[in-house]
Amino acid sequence: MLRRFAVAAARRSRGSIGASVGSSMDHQSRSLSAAAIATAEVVEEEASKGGCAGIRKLSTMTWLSPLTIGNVNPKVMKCEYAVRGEIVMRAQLLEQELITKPSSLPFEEIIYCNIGNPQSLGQVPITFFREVVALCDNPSLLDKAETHALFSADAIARAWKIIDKIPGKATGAYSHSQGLQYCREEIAAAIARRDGYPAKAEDLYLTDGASVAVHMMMQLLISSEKDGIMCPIPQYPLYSASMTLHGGSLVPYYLNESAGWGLEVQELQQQIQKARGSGINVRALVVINPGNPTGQVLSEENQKKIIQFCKDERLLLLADEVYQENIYAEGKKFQSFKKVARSMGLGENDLSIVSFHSVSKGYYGECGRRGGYMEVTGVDKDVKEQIYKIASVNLCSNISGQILMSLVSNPPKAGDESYEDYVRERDGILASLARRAKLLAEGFNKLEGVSCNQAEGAMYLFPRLHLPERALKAAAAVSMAADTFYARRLLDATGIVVVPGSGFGQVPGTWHIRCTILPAEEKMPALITRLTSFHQRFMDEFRD
Ligand code: DCS
Repeated sequence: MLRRFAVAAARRSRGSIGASVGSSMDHQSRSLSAAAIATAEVVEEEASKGGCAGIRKLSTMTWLSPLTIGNVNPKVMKCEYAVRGEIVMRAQLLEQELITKPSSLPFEEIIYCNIGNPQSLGQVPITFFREVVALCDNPSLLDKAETHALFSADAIARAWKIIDKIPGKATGAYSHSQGLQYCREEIAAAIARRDGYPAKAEDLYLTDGASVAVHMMMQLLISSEKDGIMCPIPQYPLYSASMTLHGGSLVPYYLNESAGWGLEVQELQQQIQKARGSGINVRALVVINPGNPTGQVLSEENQKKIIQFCKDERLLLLADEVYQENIYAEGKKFQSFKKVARSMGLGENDLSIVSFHSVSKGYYGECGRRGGYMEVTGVDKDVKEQIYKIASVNLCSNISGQILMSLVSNPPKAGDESYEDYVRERDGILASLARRAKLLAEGFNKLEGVSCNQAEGAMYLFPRLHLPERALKAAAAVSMAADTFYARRLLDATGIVVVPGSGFGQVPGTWHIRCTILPAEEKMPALITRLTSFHQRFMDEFRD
């Protein structure tokens, strides 16, 4: 009875608020009248049709907002992004508790191993990049004598060059929607140097991080759930989230954990047939190389097979290459998909490739600067106009991100004043990442019931947990996935934040966690000790 009354009252309140728009009723009396009608009770009703469509929960608000949890776009409701999911939210609460009631917790700090955000864990930015960005943002410094004592000569020269090329000489102005011509030319020249094949500024779209570029491509490709995109499992959940938001179908293909997370073309063939058999129009294939969360670096032979598959099946190849500078394994080398395709004699008329890159990763780790790009090759001029249109709706990506992308593409060269410092900083970070990756994998592999592939590249380990039956039952009893249960226990006992494997997808019945290799090197031994003693206690508690 109360339920029905409250919903009816809420309907009336909506009408009265609507009617009051434009009247002399002030904000306060409007809220009061709404409050008088809509109760503070929590009212649950399944999403209804018509009239007050979509009201499901009126929550504890004292008026009925036109935007309720019952009428939020269902695609948004369905979308999940585990990298910042429930475990991380709990970690943030515990972090507050460490300030207010430190003695209540069995650890002194939260260690965020959930996200590939190197500078948040103490990684220091590359000096040259920051000098140039600072000078571009405050060009009046360029005329001052003191600046020459504080900044390197090549940073000053580069900043002058950039400022001179920016229309209006202003970093506070919108740029061309694809990005500044100068930056795109620098990036295109770097791609050509890297690959030994030409690259064009007009094929580049500079974006606020690679994420935006991925969303743009999903927008372009997906018009209904009949449109399918092939995606690795495990995958970085940007892909599943973006497909869900745009209403498409994720066509999974599984990476082979026992073959070092290898990508097998036979699996691609089986999955595409299955999807087509159920009426899905498979349009594109996502490959993340080096892999996230899996860390594998594909061999050239493997890449060739993937390229041939895309050509044969007329699929757009979406090559996520944001970790191209994060390679740690001996003998492994990054090769871009475009380079491998060109080396096979495949040109613009044979294969469509979109390659994503970012300032967030590599040795620079400038995540907060939001710089990135996609290089679009092998698609028609008319399609590129549509991509340009989507880019232009956002006006442009931020200028510091664009400048940074041009800088990481064209760092100091031998003979430049900054060169030695730059090489020392770069190599120091990459060597330390390689050591941390190895140390942490060894740590995981020593744990009872845990197996962990080495990270050949990228920034993550994705160890498999073979959990005792009693732990699985305990997780089920509290309606949690077993890896979430483990990650939650780990957080509560140690302050270490990892992401449950279920957020990335995994073979059903297997359980994993994803842990970044980013905590500071000097903290690694203590972290591994904490992890080890937690794990032992967990296994002892649930041993069958
Ligand atoms: N592609 C991959 C494979 C990524 O791992 C990320 C970020 C992105 C694209 C998007 O990055 P930017 O938008 O910053 O360029 N990696 C997330 C992760 O797994 N941890 O941190 C962020």
